[in-house]
Amino acid sequence: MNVTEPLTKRPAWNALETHYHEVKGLHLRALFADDPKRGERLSAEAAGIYLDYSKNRVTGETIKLLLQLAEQSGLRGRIDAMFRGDRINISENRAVLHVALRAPEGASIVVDGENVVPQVHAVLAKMSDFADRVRIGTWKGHTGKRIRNVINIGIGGSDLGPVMAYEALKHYSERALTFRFVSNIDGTDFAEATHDLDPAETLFIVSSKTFTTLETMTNAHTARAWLLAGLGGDAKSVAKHFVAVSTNAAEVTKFGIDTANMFGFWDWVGGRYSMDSAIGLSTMLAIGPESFRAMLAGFHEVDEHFRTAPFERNLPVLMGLLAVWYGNFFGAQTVAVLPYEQYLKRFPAYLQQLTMESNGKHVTLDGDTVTYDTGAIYWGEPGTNGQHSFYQLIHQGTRLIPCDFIAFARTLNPLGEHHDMLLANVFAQGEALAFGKTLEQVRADGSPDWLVPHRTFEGNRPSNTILLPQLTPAALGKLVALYEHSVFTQGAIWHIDSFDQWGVELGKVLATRIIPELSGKQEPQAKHDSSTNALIRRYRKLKQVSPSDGNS
Ligand code: G6Q
Repeated sequence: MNVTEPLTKRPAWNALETHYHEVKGLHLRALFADDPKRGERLSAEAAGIYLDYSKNRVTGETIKLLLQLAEQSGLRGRIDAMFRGDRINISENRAVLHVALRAPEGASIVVDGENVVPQVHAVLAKMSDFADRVRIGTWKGHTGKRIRNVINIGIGGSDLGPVMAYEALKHYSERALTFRFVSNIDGTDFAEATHDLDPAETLFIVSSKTFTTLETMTNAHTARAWLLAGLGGDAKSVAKHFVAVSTNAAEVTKFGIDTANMFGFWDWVGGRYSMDSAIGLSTMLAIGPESFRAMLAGFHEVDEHFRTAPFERNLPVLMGLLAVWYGNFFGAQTVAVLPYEQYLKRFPAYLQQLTMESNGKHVTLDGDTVTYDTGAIYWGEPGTNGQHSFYQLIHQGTRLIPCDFIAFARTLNPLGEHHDMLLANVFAQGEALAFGKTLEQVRADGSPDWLVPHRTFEGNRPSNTILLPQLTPAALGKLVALYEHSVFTQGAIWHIDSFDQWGVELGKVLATRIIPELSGKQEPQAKHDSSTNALIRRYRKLKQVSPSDGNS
């Protein structure tokens, strides 16, 4: 099979198009009624993750065809190429090896003739040593006080993973340390993160792969000024209060951070795939080296599953194929990710970057404009909160929104009946979405005729349920790897580069052109479009106005 054959010409794709018209009218009520074992049959388990995908609008034939599509799309070869260290990020000519970040010591993954695994473990050892010293208090600040506050300065991939992981693993974190995350160029972010902190007890981690990102460098300079102002202006204090995580030693040195206090990673780690690299230093400081390594082991377990399991039992492959099924055949535009776990409150935001930056692409690997939809919009909130707001649209709106429910069997905070109630809600939601409530059922409840349509739920709304025993560092690693490889699977089917981000790069240069036009003394020449020119003029005028005559 020629895998560069356009997606819409692959036999399985064509078969799926025909098949879609045959099955789109089938209701989950009927599918379950016809197959009493469906709930167990359409489930898969690996690495301690149970995936129930039975509440999807699929038949055995659908799954068979989707698996054929994976084969005809060369998914197996793509997986092997990634793990081998091939330069599969073609537009940046880079290998894609986040899987090497969690490879066990002794493994071998060769990039440009060099085994990178020992380098990974050398950085992990350096991180562990530093984390231990901060956690036990032998790493002191400039005035001799121990560090009590850690602030990660970074944005995008250098922020979303660290924040999400810190929140997710708070239960395991060192509570004597306060963790904050500054990402936004909006000065409010920095001001609020530091207003109650003592500079003498504060450590900044400047996390930036490139060490040139406008937001991060601006915040890092502001942090240095804040520190120096608080510590009497002694520039030597920087060495005890700033460390860097970067691939760019030259820029780190230029900023004034000794490379002895720099934790490196490599260009084969994409920003959104970097939370398990040195970018996770704040995570390691919070949960300790041992738990960090447990998280890496969780990642690795799912990597191995993805690499070796047959596709019909391969969790990320199944999830990726279902996403393709809804996005390309049902025309679904979004996927809701709904963790029934308060600690995962930032997980949907994290996934937004992982999925949308990876698969928000409009050309194939060959540079041809795609003739089909690619990455869906991912969004979500933790349950049960979402149930009291946007679930209305998922249940009774006009759009099809596949949902991923995520839940853990054991809570980290057992309090009375809370956890049974939480889990009852997640199971009930999946059930209600799938089966709905028919006119007859609503009538039987005694609703007056005029109210019946309003209270009817058509059902047939698909969901996956992902169930794990408990939220541990390893479980978090597994969950993230599950989605990373689902994203990979989708990208392989669509034949796109899931590992570049030219749309993000654009944003990095555009603003720098306008900054001097806003801050300069002279009225700038009107060189943009009429809308942008007018906004610039208005902003320059408004910012002169004093607060008293502001918003009257
Ligand atoms: C991630 C993206 C992007 C990146 C940030 C920060 O995949 O490339 O979100 O992580 O723009 O970049 P730096 O780490 O270089 O500051």
